[in-house]
Amino acid sequence: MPKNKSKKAINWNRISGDYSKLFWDQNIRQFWVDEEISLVEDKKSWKTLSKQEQTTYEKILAGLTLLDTEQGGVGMPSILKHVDSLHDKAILTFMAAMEQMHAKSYSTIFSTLSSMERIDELFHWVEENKALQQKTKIIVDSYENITDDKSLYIAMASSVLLETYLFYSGFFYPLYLSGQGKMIGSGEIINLIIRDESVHGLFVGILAQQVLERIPEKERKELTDKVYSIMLELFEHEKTYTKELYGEIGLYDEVITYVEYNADKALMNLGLDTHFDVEDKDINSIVLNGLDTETKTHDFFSTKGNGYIKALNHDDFEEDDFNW
Ligand code: MN3
Ligand code: MN3
Repeated sequence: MPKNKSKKAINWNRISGDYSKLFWDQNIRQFWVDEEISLVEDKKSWKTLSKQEQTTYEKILAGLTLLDTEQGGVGMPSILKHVDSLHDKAILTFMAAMEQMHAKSYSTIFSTLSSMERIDELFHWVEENKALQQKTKIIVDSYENITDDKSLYIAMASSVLLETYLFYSGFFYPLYLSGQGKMIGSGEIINLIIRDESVHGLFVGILAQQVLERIPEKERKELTDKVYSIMLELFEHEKTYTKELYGEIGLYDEVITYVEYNADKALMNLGLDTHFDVEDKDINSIVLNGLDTETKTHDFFSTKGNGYIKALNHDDFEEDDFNW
């Protein structure tokens, strides 16, 4: 950019993309605050869980806290810095604020369930857990190395992999418990977070596809191949992580199936072919039961399929699409 180029003010009366106002409105409509959700009942429910179940629950929340911390502090800010549209920047800024709300909401849950000493232990565990640190590093490295359209595409794709795929090894357990009527308040918070992440994944997926369109066609395959290889590298860490957290409570296989299912959704958000081909019916029905009806309709994004996003054709994208 030339040094003396005039700075432009954002003009909401001339919107750059036909989808920008829709995404802005939807994000605003979804705004929520962690402290609005009552966790009183969860305190009773917590005491009915075994020690091992409590440990799994605490660790998955601590792990999610790290991912949201990075997404709010590094991911969204890095991406928005490299996006041209002022409206898209505004939307990403709002999303970044919600990442901080997500990160904070886990602390709100912790403060209801655990002692301060235990909470400190969990935050220490986050720093020590290798699989968690490694998957986070892969994503954050891509955020910190944006120099051109190619690296911007990889950063955006990584963001979608984080939000539509990696979060779900953590989301599984609160959904699994709330699907059985346990830890309902916390489950409600997780549902609100999932509703946000589904919009974030869709939006950044669209931006990623726009960036890919700008790259010469013959160079695109190398980039999309790289997305699959990052996804698979992350999957190895995800398996280790899931084994550590869910192995002892016997849920490993079911969590992995759910993670595979969401990896496919992430690929779909990027307009790419699915890899694992897990179907809805393969998902533990208790987990689906834990998704509230409002959140369940986020499946609409995936069921619309590739063509919807792939073509970058947003003509059929209407306000009704967000009508949850
Ligand atoms: Mn988040
Ligand atoms: Mn997000």
